[in-house]
Amino acid sequence: MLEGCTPFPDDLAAQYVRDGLWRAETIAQAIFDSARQHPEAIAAIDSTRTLTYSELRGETDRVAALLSRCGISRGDRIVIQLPNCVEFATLTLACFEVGAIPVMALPAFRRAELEYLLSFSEAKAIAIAPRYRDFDYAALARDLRDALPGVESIFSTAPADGCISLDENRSAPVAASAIAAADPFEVALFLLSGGTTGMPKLIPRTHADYLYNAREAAKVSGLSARSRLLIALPAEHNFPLACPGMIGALLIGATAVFSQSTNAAELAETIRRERITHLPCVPAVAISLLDLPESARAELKSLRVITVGGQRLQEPTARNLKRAFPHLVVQQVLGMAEGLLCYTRLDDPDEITFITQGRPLSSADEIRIVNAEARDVAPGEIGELWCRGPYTIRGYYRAAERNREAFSSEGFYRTGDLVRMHPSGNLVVEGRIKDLINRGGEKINAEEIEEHLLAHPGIDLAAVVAMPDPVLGERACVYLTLRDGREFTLAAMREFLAGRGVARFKWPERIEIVSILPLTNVGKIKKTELRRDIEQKLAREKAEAADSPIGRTALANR
Ligand code: OOB
Repeated sequence: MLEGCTPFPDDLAAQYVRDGLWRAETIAQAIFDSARQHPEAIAAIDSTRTLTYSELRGETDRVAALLSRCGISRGDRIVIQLPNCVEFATLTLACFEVGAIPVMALPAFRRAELEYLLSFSEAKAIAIAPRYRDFDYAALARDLRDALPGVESIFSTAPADGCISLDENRSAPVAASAIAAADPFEVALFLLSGGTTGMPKLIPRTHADYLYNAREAAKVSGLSARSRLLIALPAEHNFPLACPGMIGALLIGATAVFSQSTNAAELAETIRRERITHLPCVPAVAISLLDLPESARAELKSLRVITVGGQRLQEPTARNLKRAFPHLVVQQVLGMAEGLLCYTRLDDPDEITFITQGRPLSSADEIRIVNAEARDVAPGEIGELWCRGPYTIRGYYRAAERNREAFSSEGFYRTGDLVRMHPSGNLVVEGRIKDLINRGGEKINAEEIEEHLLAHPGIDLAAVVAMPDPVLGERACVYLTLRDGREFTLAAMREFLAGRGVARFKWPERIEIVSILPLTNVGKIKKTELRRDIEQKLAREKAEAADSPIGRTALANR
């Protein structure tokens, strides 16, 4: 396996192959098989075009040939930062075909994140859309290429200065002989971890394990060749990519529909127009669908399964979803880029689906729920979820120190999630012990933002904590102590973080300036106290606002 990765133990790997869980094929080979079976079926759709499976195959081969001509081959890394579009599918598959390793970055990332990802993964190239949501990605990519000697090429979805257009090469001849097939048991791609310390870690997923992941997820979501799955979350995330997502859909001849909007009215319109049957989404999107007017809701009749995950779905929201859309099945998924997926099953009774986050996807998954001493808790008690299995990684890429904390000596991944086993056998997420903010399913690593803020000359100490939010679940709030006589405002902080090239969704949305921060006797900031403090403040402010007529208007306008 690629240097810097932790392989599965040999005997287990052999067992997974013997049991048919892992097959000797790459993701590209498996999807090309599906393309041979359904050549005329629609594989991928975005707002500009539609590809049949045979067109998808043809375009993927042309992009693979282009990659080869540009000196990208087996084992080379490419940071992919594309909005949801058909080129995301063809480029990702082309990478799988030649054995190049996509590093899945988000369109929301800016200089700080990209610089880190490009250099840490030693990427040879980056793929972007030149302009998207008013941001000049081509200019940033050019700057990064000039600053980082290892980055040779910029691939773009449309012609742009200094970029190699994926589009221009649609008619270029295929140099199939130049393409050496990838190894099924090698790293296929790098996903990013939500992370708890420093910068996000890279998660190496192999062709064999990721294919198993996508196939089983497709089964448990009831996906068939007639299904049409909507990809509205950023496609680089594990959930829309392979749980079952784009890869799961393409494996069985279903259609993957890319949307660049998560706006409820626009989603409803796409669902109607494209007759979407499966919608993977985060709770915030599910909540926004509930706010649609009756006429727009009626347009969602084609929907069969709405799979909600990434963040805890509250029971009332689950019930309201079922009430608003009685014809569809609400499914919950507790997933993680590191591997383990728990799903409620489509035939679980509603009463179980509404209150649990599901059970492991595979009978070969092993889970433990443990206390602080790493002992199994009694059934029904809360503990940390540990997992191990055929599609859960054994270590992050080049992160020996972090791996010693994040994985037990027996190879269990310590998820940092607090769960309890429901009598049904499904898990219920009760909280977490990892230091991150879950903003509408998008993870913000507290330490990463604290490190940025500590670089500001006026800031002495910084502690980023989650504050509750009715729609996003959580937002980031930062407690600061300042150096003598300094002042610091939200506007100044935004400007500072923008200047450092930090993605906007990570910027704290509230500042609390304090004279001292509560510390434990070993000098760690007591974040539990800060979380309680901000919760109480928010509750007080809400109550006060509700009491005053002006406040009522302000709340109503939020
Ligand atoms: C998904 O993956 P990640 O890697 O962005 O985040 C994983 C973490 C989990 O450890 C947990 O803390 C949280 O996100 N989470 C949930 C949850 N699903 C994920 N917390 C409560 N309830 C849920 N249903 O988020 C992800 C990957 C694949 C499929 C779905 C989600």
